[in-house]
Amino acid sequence: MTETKSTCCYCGVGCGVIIEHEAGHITGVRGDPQHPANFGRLCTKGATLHLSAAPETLAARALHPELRSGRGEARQRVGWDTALDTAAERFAAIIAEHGPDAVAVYGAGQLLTEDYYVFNKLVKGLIGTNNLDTNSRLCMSSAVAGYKLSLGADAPPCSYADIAHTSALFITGSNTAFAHPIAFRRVEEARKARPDMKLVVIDPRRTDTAEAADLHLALLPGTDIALYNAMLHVMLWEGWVDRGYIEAHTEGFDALKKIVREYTPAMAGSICGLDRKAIEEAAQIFATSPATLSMYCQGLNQYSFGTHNNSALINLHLATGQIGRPGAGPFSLTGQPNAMGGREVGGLANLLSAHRDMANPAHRAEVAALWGVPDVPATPGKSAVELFRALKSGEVKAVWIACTNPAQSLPDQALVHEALQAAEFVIVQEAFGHTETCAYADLLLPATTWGEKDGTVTNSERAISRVRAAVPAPGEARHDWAIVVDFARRLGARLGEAELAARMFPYASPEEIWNEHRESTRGRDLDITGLSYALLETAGPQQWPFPEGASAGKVRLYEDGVFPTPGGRARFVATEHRITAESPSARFPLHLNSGRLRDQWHGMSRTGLVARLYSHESEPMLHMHKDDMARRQLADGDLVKVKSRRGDVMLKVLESATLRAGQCFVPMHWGANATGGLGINVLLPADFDPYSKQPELKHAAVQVEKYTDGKALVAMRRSEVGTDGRLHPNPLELMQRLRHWLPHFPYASLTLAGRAAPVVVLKARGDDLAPALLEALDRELSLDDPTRVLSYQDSRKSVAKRALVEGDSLAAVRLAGETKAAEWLADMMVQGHSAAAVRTWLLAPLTQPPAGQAARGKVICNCFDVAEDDILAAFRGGETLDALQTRTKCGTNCGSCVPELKRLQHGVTS
Ligand SMILES: Nc1nc2c(c(=O)[nH]1)N[C@H]1C(S)=C(S)[C@@H](COP(=O)(O)OP(=O)(O)OC[C@H]3O[C@@H](n4cnc5c(=O)[nH]c(N)nc54)[C@H](O)[C@@H]3O)O[C@H]1N2
Ligand SMILES: Nc1nc2c(c(=O)[nH]1)N[C@H]1C(S)=C(S)[C@@H](COP(=O)(O)OP(=O)(O)OC[C@H]3O[C@@H](n4cnc5c(=O)[nH]c(N)nc54)[C@H](O)[C@@H]3O)O[C@H]1N2
Ligand code: SF4
Ligand SMILES: [Mo]
Repeated sequence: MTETKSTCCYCGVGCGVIIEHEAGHITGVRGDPQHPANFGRLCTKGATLHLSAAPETLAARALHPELRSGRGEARQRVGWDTALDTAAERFAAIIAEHGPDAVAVYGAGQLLTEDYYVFNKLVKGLIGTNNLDTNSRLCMSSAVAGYKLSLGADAPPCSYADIAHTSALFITGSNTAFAHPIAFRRVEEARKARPDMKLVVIDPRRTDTAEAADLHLALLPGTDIALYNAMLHVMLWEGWVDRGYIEAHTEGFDALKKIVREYTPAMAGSICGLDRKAIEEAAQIFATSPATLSMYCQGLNQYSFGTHNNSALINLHLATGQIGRPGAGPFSLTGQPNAMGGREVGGLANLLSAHRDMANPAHRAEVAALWGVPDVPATPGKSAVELFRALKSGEVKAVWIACTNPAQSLPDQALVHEALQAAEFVIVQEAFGHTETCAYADLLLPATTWGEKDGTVTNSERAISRVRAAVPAPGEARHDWAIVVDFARRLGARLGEAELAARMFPYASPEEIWNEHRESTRGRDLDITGLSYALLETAGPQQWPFPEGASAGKVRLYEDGVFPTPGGRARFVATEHRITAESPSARFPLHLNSGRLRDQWHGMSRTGLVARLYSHESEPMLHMHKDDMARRQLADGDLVKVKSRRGDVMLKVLESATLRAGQCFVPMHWGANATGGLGINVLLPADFDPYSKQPELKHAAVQVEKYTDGKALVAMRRSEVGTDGRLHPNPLELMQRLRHWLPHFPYASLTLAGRAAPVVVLKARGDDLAPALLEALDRELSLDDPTRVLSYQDSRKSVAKRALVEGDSLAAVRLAGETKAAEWLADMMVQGHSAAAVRTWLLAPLTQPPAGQAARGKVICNCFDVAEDDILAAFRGGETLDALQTRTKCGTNCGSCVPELKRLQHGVTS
């Protein structure tokens, strides 16, 4: 076995991993004990990375270039030369006819810095348009705009180490326990070490993060500015602001002071739906603690006033001098593994390399000189939402989408699907071939991914880490940067700039690209001229800035109180409460909030391949308050139609004590490929913040109605590990085939269950389960051979059951009409119970599971497979958490479930 050090490809915590591999296959993964982001730990997602690269996952990979010869035709496999020549020809033709602004690239914060750098240079340097935007627009652009507005540069001033130094931690708009689990482990540790440290959580939901807090402010969605202004009001009234700091290091305080005079705790309390006293208490903790740190994420960024959400919070740090000291400062948590690197190379439609400003002619000239081109364009390009609107209108004709899945993740999916349909030429550069966006690709370019790639990423705390390849590329997949470089030379030739393109894109390795990027940072706030691949190799990850001659990076910025603004002073921003793009109305009476689950990553192209990552939450459920459910006569598991002004989606409903009445929540992960319809994001509006252009993904007004039409259907197939060590049938191949069925049903959910022997589960509800449809489905599941299949049919009651027994175990089941026993049967299949145990049930007109038998409920501890029902039973029986952990080991490995274990214990004992 060989080991290769790399970085986790999921969240912005940026944990170091050690990849174990043998004969070109990844066999295991563990945390890198030397990596400063995680010191050896991994969360549920990181710890299962090797499973996402298991042999059967090849079935889900894009392995060869594929080209569609004409509209409506199926794509055919082609060689790389044909693929890239066609791409270059189409781009060149469109540029010649309509100008460079008629083409665009849409990338992602999951590309490596080197990939990002060449995409940016291609678009802004060679093609000559600023139409290069990325999914960071949906993610961090309000944080970027907020930092620049308030502090002068897009630089998070803090480090993870500050968590251990702070005496008051404010977590706002972030479910750190789910979304940045290893950072949350540090919070737990810090509180254990210093029990007097205060944790204040600001979130409309009582998340596991909020459950851990000393003070939870469950504000109404979109009311953060009113809250922070009121906190400042209290600080002024009580004399808690730091006049010395304000005088010496800031400007603009008077204008803000005038505004916050109006924001009394009582007035803000009514906007935010909070008790006046809670606001005062929060203000006191923030202002009077020796060191206050705030960590924040999408609950602030994803609003149509996201930039001011950020600045209103930073105002508090400036007013109290809680910045530039150990344990103090505004710390924006980055979402993706390299959202930071993307920002560093200027990878957005309004940014230029190394934090330069597009509007600044001197900055443009510097970039042009670095790249050896006469100039770079001055007008900002199209931001994400604007780009898709322009594709729909025909203003932009061709788009190259790389490392992101906009047909799942952008708001207003109806618009996105129309835009991709309307586009003249769509290139999709993907590692996995089954995403919603791949369906629209005229040209599909297979990319390498985690475990195969080489380069660098920057995490939330400005630390640059190496990403290393452990295994070779599968099929004909190529590295993202290499595809861009090859394309750029071919495009250059067609634009009559062959020589220029060859000069601009001479790279033979990611290191050469990185060295050029490094040079672009010379003298800038993020100067990394003192770093090299060799140093990262020998000394491990390093934080920026790290200029030539330095011996270490900076742990903390602005310690001297000097800010990168023209006058060196930080700026107070006059922030006012604004209302969300949509307000609830009689027709759409509920607030809809959306966000992350613990074990899934975005559109699930990778986490969705790993059966055990569905065991915490197996399908997208609409989380709702019990009063709102009662009003609609809803019970857990009922099907509802959730409708906004843009479209609707059918989901199961789940009562949740985490929400206040009038609000509901839906996980963001499920797109058209895993549910019926266009997925969750058909509901969300495309309205965006005027400064950051980040869309309001945290809020829509919706109506919820019970849905009882049609007939229920459940189809399941178990895979076994064969003598060759492979799964038979390959569950991921089966999932691919079953995906084609989803559009037949108004409600559908396609998931995996189990662990070593996974079960593919399709649940659906159809208006008409026609015999022909059932027959075809039975063929997919090997339920069509009457000699091997157990079958019960009762047409009067419209109950139909079918099961396949292989050896002694239940290998496949299909229920139509009545499906109440589905969970129980799925459990029987997952546990590998003998088929004899269900034979009587199958062959009788029974619909409910046998008395006393039920499914064991969601799995809380993923590492040791411990389910909720067993945990609750233990607590009810008086077992302590320690005893439970000794007995079952739950929560003792990655720790991701510890917050939930504590909440369950609290629920039973209080
Ligand atoms: N497991 C998992 N982890 C991830 C990801 C993933 O897909 N899965 N994705 C990564 C990425 S790219 C990102 S950007 C991060 C996102 O990380 P987070 O932002 O922490 O995650 P979310 O669940 O999107 O939203 C955070 C919280 O904002 C709250 N919120 C909603 N409205 C408001 C409001 O008006 N005010 C306040 N104060 N809070 C509000 C929501 O209730 C939610 O609990 O996660 C990263 N980590
Ligand atoms: N409702 C709602 N919607 C949201 C959000 C929300 O909170 N609520 N959050 C938003 C946020 S913060 C984000 S960041 C976005 C994320 O949205 P997306 O960017 O669409 O999310 P992913 O599914 O991670 O897409 C990354 C794609 O890149 C592919 N890929 C992986 N590795 C590689 C590689 O090395 N090279 C290439 N070429 N491809 C690769 C993956 O298979 C995957 O399909 O979603 C946004 N959408
Ligand atoms: S916290 Fe989890 S998902 Fe994030 S980098 Fe670490 S292991 Fe990966
Ligand atoms: Mo994100």
